[in-house]
Amino acid sequence: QGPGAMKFQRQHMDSNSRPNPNSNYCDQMMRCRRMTVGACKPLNTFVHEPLKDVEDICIQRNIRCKNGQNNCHKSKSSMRVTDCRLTNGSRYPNCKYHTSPTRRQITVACVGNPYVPVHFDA
Ligand code: T3P
Repeated sequence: QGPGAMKFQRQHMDSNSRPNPNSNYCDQMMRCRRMTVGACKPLNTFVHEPLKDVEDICIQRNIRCKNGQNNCHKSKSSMRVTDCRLTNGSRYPNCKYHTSPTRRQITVACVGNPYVPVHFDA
């Protein structure tokens, strides 16, 4: 497994928990998945679906990513996700997040052979 795929799983996969409205979820997860090292990552989404289902998004047709490359793919079905957004007053190293569980179609960028998700685009 390549470093991009492993980083995607660390930053974006949380298959074993349900969407969690507990406001501590993002504070804990952003720290334990090492996105509060050196700086507070401003926005990050966790996906509560099996890894296979997220990897299968790479089979959907190519669409344009926000950076202009064409290796993005949008999920056919909506997925359970939790968005973690840095609160306004939050100052590193005290990273405080809003936790927003929701369901929506997601877009990922895929790379490599096997062709797997390496970036969460939307
Ligand atoms: P990464 O490329 O490591 O997956 O776009 C900058 C980062 O913000 C990117 O990190 C993904 C993340 N992000 C989310 O996690 N959820 C979102 O809804 C959006 C728009 C961005």
